[in-house]
Amino acid sequence: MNERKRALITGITGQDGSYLSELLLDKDYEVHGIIRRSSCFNTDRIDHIYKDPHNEEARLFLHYGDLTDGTTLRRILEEVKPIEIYNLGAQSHVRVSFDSPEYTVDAVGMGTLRILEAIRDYQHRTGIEVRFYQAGSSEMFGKVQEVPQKETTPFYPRSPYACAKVYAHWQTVNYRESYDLFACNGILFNHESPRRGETFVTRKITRALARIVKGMQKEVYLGNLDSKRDWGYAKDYVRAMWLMLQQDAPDDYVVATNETHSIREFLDVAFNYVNLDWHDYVKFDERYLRPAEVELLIGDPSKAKQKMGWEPSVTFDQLVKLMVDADIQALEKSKKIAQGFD
Ligand code: NAP
Ligand code: F7E
Repeated sequence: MNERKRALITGITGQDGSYLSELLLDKDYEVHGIIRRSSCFNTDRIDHIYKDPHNEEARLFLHYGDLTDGTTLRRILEEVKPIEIYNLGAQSHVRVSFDSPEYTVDAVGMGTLRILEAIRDYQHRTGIEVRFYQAGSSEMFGKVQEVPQKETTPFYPRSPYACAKVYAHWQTVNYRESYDLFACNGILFNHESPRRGETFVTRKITRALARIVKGMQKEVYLGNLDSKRDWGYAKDYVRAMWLMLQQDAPDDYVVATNETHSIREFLDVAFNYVNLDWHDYVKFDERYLRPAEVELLIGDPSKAKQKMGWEPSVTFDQLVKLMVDADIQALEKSKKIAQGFD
């Protein structure tokens, strides 16, 4: 009988980590994830797929660790013996990276190097191939040098976060070329979902809108409404991560929709959907501005389509509406629970 494939995911408790875990479990993998110790439970996004490890059917296992702690990363790699590693862990908020640059760069940049070094030694010693996925970002294009952006477009990062991702990108390329690692960079453009962190602009808007609809909130404060992003659906994007590690040779891929929309357009679709006018609710607060802004992102995913058959399945309109629906439903559910109806 074939042994079950084992994957290790950093950032398993995040938006992408949770969808990727679901996808890998569906494909009959054994999934291991690295989580950070926290004073409160931080596994909300994966609780529904977690089974007690004493249960014979358990196929999802969690290990305490941190991207800033190389010794533990090595130990986990030795224990788990994965054939695929997905490096999704990050301080992933661009605005926060300006407040906390050293930590962001340590986790995002050095964290990637720590894993690459651990894989290099493990592979050299055991002769077992470990395929590596690095979660690169469209933020690396920053002040864009070409429209739309593709794999060959030069990077021009505009934040500590983006600078760290560029470092991680080139280290991944460097380890592929120097040590023959099967290491891939996904250059993923913004992708959202009902599981998106509450302080990213899309989720901040849909969550506030749900509360406005339910009469629980009167206004929402935002920053720059003019920047444009290429927004896709997170579930589609984790499929691209997996596909990259199933190819014959490692490579780098842009994953995007090839459409761009401003924050204003996102507001238009979201508020129109519930017959409200966002101008009546959205207020400006300069604290949400960034010292340097990324004005326009739009990605060309032709290579991903041509080589891996990857395509997005959810349009911008569908994405906004599914996020609004999910936040309204979540509020209704929590209200019912509070009233004891559920
Ligand atoms: P996310 O929701 O912010 O999740 C980040 C994950 O990283 C969480 O599990 C978090 O743990 C973990 N983490 C943070 N600091 C860590 C550390 N020091 N050591 C270990 N784990 C740490 O991010 P996401 O949206 O799922 O994105 C996944 C990856 O793709 C990230 O690397 C992000 O930078 C990158 N990316 C995202 C997008 C996007 O649009 N979503 C686009 C391009 C690239 P806690 O739950 O404990 O905080
Ligand atoms: O900002 C503007 C803000 O924080 C989008 C991360 O996943 O995608 C994400 O980074 C835009 C920016 O995402 C608010 O100035 C206005 O122009 O939702 P965001 P991001 O910075 O694009 C990339 C690909 C990643 O890799 C990152 O990890 O929206 N904006 N008002 C605001 N943004 C926030 N957060 N909050 C506001 O109130």
